[in-house]
Amino acid sequence: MDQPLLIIGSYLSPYVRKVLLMLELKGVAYRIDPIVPFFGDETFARLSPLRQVPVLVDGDLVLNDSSVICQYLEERYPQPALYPADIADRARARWLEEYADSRMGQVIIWQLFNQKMIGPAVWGREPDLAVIEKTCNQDLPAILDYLEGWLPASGWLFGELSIADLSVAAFLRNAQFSRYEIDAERWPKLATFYRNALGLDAFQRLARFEMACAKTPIAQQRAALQEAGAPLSEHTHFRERPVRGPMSR
Ligand SMILES: N[C@@H](CCC(=O)N[C@@H](CS)C(=O)NCC(=O)O)C(=O)O
Repeated sequence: MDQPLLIIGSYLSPYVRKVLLMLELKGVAYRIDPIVPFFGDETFARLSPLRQVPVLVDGDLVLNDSSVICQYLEERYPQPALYPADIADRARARWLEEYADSRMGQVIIWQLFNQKMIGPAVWGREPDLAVIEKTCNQDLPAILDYLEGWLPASGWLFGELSIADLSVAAFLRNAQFSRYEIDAERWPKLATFYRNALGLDAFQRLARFEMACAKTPIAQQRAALQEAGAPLSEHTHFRERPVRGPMSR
């Protein structure tokens, strides 16, 4: 029997979440080694030259980068389709995925989640309050304005649920974990969109494991996830001491 796919990467990474949502929605079996990337061992470094998650291992195929992985999953498991059928909308959806990965990643992950959660938990670093203040008052509102402009009066970005919705929602989830709430009066369409995304069964199945990670110190997360019933891989690439990757700030 074929081995199920392996995903390496923490449930709290938005890039990993994007990939897991695709797998859940397509009903593809997988195993996960849910490591925080800074705690990856030497084998992880060989599988992921940038020391980043997610990594997908499918037999002898190893893929890096969430967008590359999602595209592969779409082609390997076409149903249900998660990229819009219309060519122009498909290109727009890829742009929003890229916008989420780059700008939302910079602001929500590096300036907010990293300051509030990763810095203190991994590097013993105090949050920089000036960075957090600018993020919450300027950078993040500009992103939410932009996204509000893309959303239709109701429903998903391009009619059917697509990679664009999954990407945007995956990053908004980390804003929520950083205790940033979308103001429904200022961004009504986005607030509703996010609520609907969170309500998807696929999102809810992951939420249980995300919560187990969020409330557990990194070294104990694997045990907590085991307890919560996560589909863990047999082997882990976890190492005890954190190390910065080439892209780390
Ligand atoms: N372009 C990559 C970015 C992945 C990424 O930045 N992942 C973060 C986790 S949220 C990471 O591994 N950070 C560790 C590092 O950059 O050293 C993708 O789409 O997969």
